[in-house]
Amino acid sequence: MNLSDLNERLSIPGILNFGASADNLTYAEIQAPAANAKLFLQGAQLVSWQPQGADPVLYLSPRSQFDPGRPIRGGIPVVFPWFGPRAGEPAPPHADLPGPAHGFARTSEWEPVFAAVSGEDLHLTLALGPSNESRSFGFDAFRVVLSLRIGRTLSLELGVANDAAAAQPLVFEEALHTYFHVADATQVKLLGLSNTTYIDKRDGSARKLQPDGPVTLTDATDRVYLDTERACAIEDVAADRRIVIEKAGSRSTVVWNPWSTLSPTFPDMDPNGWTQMVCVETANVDRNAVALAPGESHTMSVHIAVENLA
Ligand code: TA6
Repeated sequence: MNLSDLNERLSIPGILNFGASADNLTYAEIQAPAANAKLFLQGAQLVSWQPQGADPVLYLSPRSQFDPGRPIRGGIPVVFPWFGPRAGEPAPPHADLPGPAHGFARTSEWEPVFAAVSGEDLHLTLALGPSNESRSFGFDAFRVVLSLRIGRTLSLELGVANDAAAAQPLVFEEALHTYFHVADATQVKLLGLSNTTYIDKRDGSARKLQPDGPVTLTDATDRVYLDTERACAIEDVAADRRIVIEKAGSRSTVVWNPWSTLSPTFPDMDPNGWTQMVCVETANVDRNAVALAPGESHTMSVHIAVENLA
């Protein structure tokens, strides 16, 4: 995308400016009145958000690559239209078809289509449509839109529309795969998931019931909580901070931390990076996958706020 055209069309002096990284990835640099943030057009991926007066809320691996076509490790990757590995993943709706883990949206170039300030917040919207790549994976006649409101709090809304003419349902999984920054993952308590069924991907995808009380992390954790529309909270005890995660249009919540066990298997994860992150992902996965008839659309949103723990 041509930087000068982009800046001419959408930049807002002193608030929103577009630039390019050394590896020629285009990004939006945001100094909203109430928060600073950075978003790459590849994947419409927010990689940092820092409300005024607060510490960074998102985790970005210091070893992340910023190469065109390679997923960025951290921030809020947009997962669409399938979750996890596509080939061989037993979960419906995808048969053994080729394709990158977590779908093609997060390594595709999204187009910024709207930017405006409202009060202390910046509103930014990006769009993604069919491509030769998406068609090679069997996805055509769809529209995806990510709308962000960036300020003292953060809201993201992922909209998907089925533009097919014939009786062609659009069946997809989706996630806002948020990497939250924490001071010490070994002390974190996750609230809002008690008495919820989850798929334990660290135990052969066994279905289990989360007992009463907070979820704590004691080893590599990879869980897809199903049929839950509840808000969650991360109590970051070591930072005396609570991150509140409210959602709408989402029936799955994914919790992931690679721990010291799996971190070495991710070349773009710092060996000790796991201690400073936890993914709590707003999603529709597995039996919560979304099916749209032609002409239908669906939105999933997340609203994130930080507060003192006391
Ligand atoms: O959301 C959890 C998960 O599906 C884990 O299984 C792990 O693969 C993680 O996502 C990271 O996936 P990525 O493709 O970004 O390396």
